[in-house]
This record gives sequence, C-alpha cells and structure tokens, in this order.
Amino acid sequence: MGAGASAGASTSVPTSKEEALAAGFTEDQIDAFLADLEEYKKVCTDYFNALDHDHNGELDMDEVKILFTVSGCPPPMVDMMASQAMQMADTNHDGVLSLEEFVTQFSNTTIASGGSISDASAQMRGEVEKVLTLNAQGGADAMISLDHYRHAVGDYFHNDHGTGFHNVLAEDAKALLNAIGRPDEVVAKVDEARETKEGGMLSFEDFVQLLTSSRPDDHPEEEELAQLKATCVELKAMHKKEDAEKPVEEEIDVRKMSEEQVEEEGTPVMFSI
Ligand SMILES: [Ca+2]
Ligand SMILES: [Ca+2]
Repeated sequence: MGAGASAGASTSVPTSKEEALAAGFTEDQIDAFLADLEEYKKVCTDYFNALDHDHNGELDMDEVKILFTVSGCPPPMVDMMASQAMQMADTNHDGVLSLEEFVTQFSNTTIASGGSISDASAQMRGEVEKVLTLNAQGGADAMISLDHYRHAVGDYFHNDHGTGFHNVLAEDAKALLNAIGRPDEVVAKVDEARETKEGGMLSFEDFVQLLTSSRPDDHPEEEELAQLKATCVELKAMHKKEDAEKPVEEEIDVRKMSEEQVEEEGTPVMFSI
C-alpha cells in the first residue's frame, strides 16, 4: 500500500475499496493509495514506451533485455532475468509483452512488496530517463545488435547463452573470421587482443565486439547474421568430423597437457572431458 497505509497490508492485499475498509484503512488512505497507483501506472506506461524500441506497441525479448541492462543487471545474468520476467508477465503466452501485461506485472509486484508506491514511481522515472538517454545516443541499437551476434556465434563456442563467461580459442575465432571473409588485419587482431589480456585468452565478449565492429558497412546485419549462423554450423560439423576421424589415442587429454600446449591451445576449460 501507499505511504502511511502499508502497515497491516503485508500478508494479504485488499483488492477492492470494501476490502480495504474492512481491513481498517481509512477513506483518505485508500484515496491516497489509488492516486499513487494511478501515477505509478502512468510511469509504467512511459517506461513501456521508452523500452518499445521499434514502436510496435509490444515488448519483445530484445526490448525486455534493455530493461535489465539499463537497471544495472550484470551482463551474464541479463538473458536469464529477461526470460524469467517474460515468463512471469506474458500471461497470454504470445512471446511478447503488451502494455497491459507490463503494467499489471509491475503494479502487482510493487503492491505485493508492501513498499511505498510513490517511491517506486520516483525510482522508475529514473529508469525511464536512462532508457531515453540510451535511445537518444543510439546505444539501444548497438546493444541489441551485439546480443544478436552473441547468439549467432554462441553455440559455435559452446556458449549457448552468449553470456560472456567463457574465453574462446584463438584458433576457432580465427577460423570463423576467415570463413566469413574478414580481412587478414581483422583476423590478426585476435592475437593482438590476446597479447593485451592477462593469461593471453580472448573472452567471448571481446570476440563478439571484434566481430561486430569489423562488419563491412555494405553488408546488412541480417545477411551477416544468417551467414554467420550457417558458417558456425559448417565449422562445427567440420570439427566434429575431424574429431571422429582422429584415432582414439591421439585424443587430447587435457589432464596431460603440458604448459606449452596450454599456452598454444588455450586453457583446458574449453575442452570437454
Ligand atoms: Ca517492440
Ligand atoms: Ca503477451
């Protein structure tokens, strides 16, 4: 309930004026709560409109992820948090959030928390401003684009969620860049980037940055993503075939890898044992 009306509302929240009166709230408290709630729903609507990057009147997963990124969720957690939020709020299960689903979810969560609704409104206004600033600077486009690239190549690097937790093998990174026709100077950046990193490893996130920043201007993102996905499937199939043809005794046992091998081949964490 709103400020001054939260006491006693923590276990069961009245859903009508009659219930609130019966629970001991005064008319004034109830009116103040309803006014706060009305204001909160307006801010929710502004938030929804700011997040609706393509202005189609619904929030898809890309747009829900903007919410979590802007509100300070650590990058590796964004996918999971966005999926959970989508699952909870998408009550008609069409894979997107309508304005009504969005406002209902936020309002219910805030009311159930028992905290001040006017404080929640003020906090959300701050988030709205952050999203509007991100949009104005073109940051939302870049963020969505990076995410598409993470997912396009994630499986190739055994990183289904594109979470940025893992390092990639330089050899695999270079093979992919070569296969999609990046010039030699871009491919060479894999080793340059490794040299600047502690431990000499290239993180998945660094690789995705390199991939997106080196996309030729005349290659539309959609075409590039399609090409990337197809190339990843091909390369993966090729690796699988090579592995299958390898005599058993030549299989790499990471527990027996020498330090030089680790240096050359990457850390054992990338091999499945
Ligand atoms: Ca949208
Ligand atoms: Ca929905």
